[in-house]
Amino acid sequence: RQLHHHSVGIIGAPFSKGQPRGGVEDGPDRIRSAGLVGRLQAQGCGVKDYGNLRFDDVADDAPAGRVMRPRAVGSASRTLAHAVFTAKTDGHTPVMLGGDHSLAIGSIHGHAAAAGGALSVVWVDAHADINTPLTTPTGNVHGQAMSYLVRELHSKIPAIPHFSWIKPCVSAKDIVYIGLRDVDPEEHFILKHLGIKVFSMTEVDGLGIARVMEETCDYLFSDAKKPIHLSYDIDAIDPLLAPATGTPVVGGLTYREGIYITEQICQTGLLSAVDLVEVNPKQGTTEAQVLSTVQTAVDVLLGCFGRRRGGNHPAGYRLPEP
Ligand code: HAR
Ligand code: MN
Ligand code: MN
Ligand code: MN
Repeated sequence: RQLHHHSVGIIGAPFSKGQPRGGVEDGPDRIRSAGLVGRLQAQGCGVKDYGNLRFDDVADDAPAGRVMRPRAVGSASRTLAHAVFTAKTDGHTPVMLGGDHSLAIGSIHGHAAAAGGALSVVWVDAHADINTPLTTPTGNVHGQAMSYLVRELHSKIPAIPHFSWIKPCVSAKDIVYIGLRDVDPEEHFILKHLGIKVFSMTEVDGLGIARVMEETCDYLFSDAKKPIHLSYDIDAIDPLLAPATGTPVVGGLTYREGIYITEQICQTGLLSAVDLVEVNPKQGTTEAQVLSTVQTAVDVLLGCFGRRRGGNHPAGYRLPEP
């Protein structure tokens, strides 16, 4: 099997204020230190590393209703949206290295703006991250990101400082969730009410990951083929393998299931932007735990850009002549 020639635009987003734990801002540098750029190049990808974004400090950032640190979160995602838009416009497939999952607001928004038309979103996560500002049990925006983006929830979103730039840009029918196993009752209501396609861990157990991905692609392609935004929360993977994350949940995807998802999404030829979020080195209790989490994150990204476990070789490779 030959490699595709992807051009990857890496955007580091060292941002943690969509949740309360420090350390997730170190995710981008740890993922780079594990050799991401060199390994993508070794598998035939062009890579442009845009470096890490700098986010404005916000002095007075009182909660807006239940929503915590709204100004910092709103302005960080706005900065990221511009960076993703630029990377797309430059012709790259943006890879946003988080940081926490609130950043998906900016990443998906910027991607949608650059794509012009509709996007599909494949959200791989233990959590649905679709609480509205009025249903959130914690106030943490990483648990609310999707609610700001889904058209059908627009009327349920109150005004929040530094969020007014956000326009819903994804339709409920264009979303697929994979890996869910910690969903709040209000989120479950939203998912059912909007008829959103969900492959929770129950479906992964019942169908197997091959059928889950087959059904995911059938579902997304039953409509016009649209660019895919893959938003991959490392906590989708079982915490035995990926423990260095803020909200680990037992019973997650195996390494093989987690990688299979990326191989199949790559295979569609429609992957158009990726988020890899919630790697938090400070949540690892040993260096081995951190490395296991970071290496899994790198393998997820390699799978997105053509790595096949059965092996690869460059297009046009010729055996050496004796
Ligand atoms: N559902 C809970 C909330 O809304 C917990 C969310 C935890 N979020 C993440 N993101 N780690 O996937 O706060
Ligand atoms: Mn998440
Ligand atoms: Mn999660
Ligand atoms: Mn490909």
